[in-house]
Amino acid sequence: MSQAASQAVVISGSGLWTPSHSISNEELVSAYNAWADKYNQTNQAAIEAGTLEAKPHSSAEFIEKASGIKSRFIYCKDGVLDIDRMYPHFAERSDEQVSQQAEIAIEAAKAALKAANKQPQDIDAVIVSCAYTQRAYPAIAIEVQEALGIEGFGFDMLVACSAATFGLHRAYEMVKAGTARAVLVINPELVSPQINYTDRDSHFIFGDVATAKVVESAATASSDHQFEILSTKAVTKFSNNIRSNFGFMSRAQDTDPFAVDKLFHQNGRSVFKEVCPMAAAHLESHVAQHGLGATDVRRWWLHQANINMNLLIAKKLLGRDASADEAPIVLDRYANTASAGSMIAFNLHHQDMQSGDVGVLCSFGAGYSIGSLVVRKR
Ligand code: CO8
Repeated sequence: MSQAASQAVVISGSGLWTPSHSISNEELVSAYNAWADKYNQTNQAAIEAGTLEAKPHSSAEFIEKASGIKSRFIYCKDGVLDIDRMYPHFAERSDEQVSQQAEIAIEAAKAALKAANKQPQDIDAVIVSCAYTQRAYPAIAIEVQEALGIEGFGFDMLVACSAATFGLHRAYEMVKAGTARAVLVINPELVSPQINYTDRDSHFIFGDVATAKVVESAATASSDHQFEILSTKAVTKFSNNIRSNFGFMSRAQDTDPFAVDKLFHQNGRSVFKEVCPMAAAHLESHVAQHGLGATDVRRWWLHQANINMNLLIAKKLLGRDASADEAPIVLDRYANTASAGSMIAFNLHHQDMQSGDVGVLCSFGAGYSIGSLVVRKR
């Protein structure tokens, strides 16, 4: 075995950027209901003739009960609550300016570098992994690399809900193989432009955020909180239950690039039913690879889509309810932040862990995709 392959690989620093704006369920529902009333009024004749369905009201009570979400952070509140617009308003930037997505990635990356005790010259690769990128090229990762003064290389990768865990998997493999000394994995989840705020079923689900991690060899790590990556495990299985058809083909297909099917849409109930057992079985077999049972795990940093999903998965694993300390919930304030949810949970809940404690980072969702890492505090 080469020297690099025999060395432990650690997560040595974690960063979080939280937008300064937030939207409560009440604010969101009030705007949606006003929009629905206006829609129903405008289309009264067609609705009465039975050729168009009336838009039903949304409810803050339903949202909290069905999802656990109370509010969400958002990069730009302007426009979302305007019933004549119902989507955020982002100013277009010139090619010479830093893009909005790179901007939030840089903030999270700086925080991760600080926590890891690292300088830009210590990093050999930047991975930007998230559900959407603002453009196809040049890669957001290369823009971040340039802004921070990092040598080496960077690339973007899209794996929807599992982008962050899959990005960490790639970083782990690079450091293990000795092709990079340290890798910055960043998840700038700027999802609000892709949400259909006029869809009652999904208008409440998502929020914006950016998270980042430094992955490096244990031999070079000097931070206060280091988590050795014991192993990674991933699975994907095709499903049409969560889709976005947004893409570069719209022009050639003569289709509306902003049509409803181009935005996030899902069959939430089916996702819930199909993904929970998949995720529980995946996690059980992953920790078993280390001779561990679920009760040996000190902390579960689970994907943050729905509180009832997390409660069910934790119950399947532990045979009882998990405490908030064992499986922290952040979706009440952050909502679903695509791939970043488990990374926020880690960021806010890792410093109290003791040397030798085992934790599991896990994502599950669109694709379907499930990704996990078993880590141990050094
Ligand atoms: N207010 C009031 N009533 C509502 C509302 C609302 N806002 N929405 C739905 N209802 C109604 C429904 O119409 C339904 O009425 P009826 O019984 O008359 O048909 C009733 O309430 C119950 O609806 P559901 O069965 O749909 O309710 P659920 O209990 O299943 O809850 C959830 C809905 C919360 C969506 C739930 O199913 C869920 O969370 N499922 C899992 C979803 C999930 O994990 N999805 C993965 C998301 S994808 C991802 O994480 C990353 C994708 C990439 C990022 C994209 C960013 C844009």
